[in-house]
Amino acid sequence: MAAARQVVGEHAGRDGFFLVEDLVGADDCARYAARLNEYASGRRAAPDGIRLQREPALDRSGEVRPDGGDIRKVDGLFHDDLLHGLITSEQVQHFVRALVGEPPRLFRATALMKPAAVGSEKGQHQDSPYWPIEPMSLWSCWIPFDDATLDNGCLTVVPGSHRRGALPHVQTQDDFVVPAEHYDPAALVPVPMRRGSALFFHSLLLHGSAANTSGDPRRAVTMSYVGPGHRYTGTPPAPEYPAVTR
Ligand SMILES: O=C(O)CCC(=O)C(=O)O
Repeated sequence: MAAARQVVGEHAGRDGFFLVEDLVGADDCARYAARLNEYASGRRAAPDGIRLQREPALDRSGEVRPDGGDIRKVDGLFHDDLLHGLITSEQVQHFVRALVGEPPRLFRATALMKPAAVGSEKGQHQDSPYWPIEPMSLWSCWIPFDDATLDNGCLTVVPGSHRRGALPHVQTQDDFVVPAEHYDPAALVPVPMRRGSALFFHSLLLHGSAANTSGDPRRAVTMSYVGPGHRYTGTPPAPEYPAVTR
């Protein structure tokens, strides 16, 4: 825990994010990506709690791509036995405990599939304004299972933007974004990452990702956690956020 506390102390408060390289091994990345493909393609029946979302533009046009190449999200990964292991793993929880306190609980675990050629942009946004949780200080751990590059839609972040509080968001056709007049586009920093590396980020960090213009998918999982100091502010009843301590 000492190392986590040091990283968190040095970078988390100032930047609102930090990178941990090679947190997950290549073999595990391949196994997780294969499991996501099984759901996206329909080769594996999704257990209760797992939901698929198609790329919105393809959904409107009615176009279906083979082998799950039109799936944007696989949500509810706590209910998958394999991904459950990653969500609750000590290598992730080691940092999460230092960020949100103990015991941490899972708010969401979702795969962003960014399929080849059609994976859509995710505009610049903060997560907390979407979420019925106070205070707005959750932390997420984002791990790509393919190398995340400028061509396939790696994350972009605005360092330190979490310190500005909640920014105005507007609804676009498929997205909920912060209009560019509320930040300096020159401050956007792309974060290319090797598969298996992890970006931990604050829920008020301004972040997004470009469309995937490459010929390969960019599959990633995002796992967001609350701590004992967070409370649900949405319509009752409050959901039970699952414990992640083993
Ligand atoms: O994976 C992406 O492209 C976007 C991820 C994101 O916005 C998130 O994890 O909150």
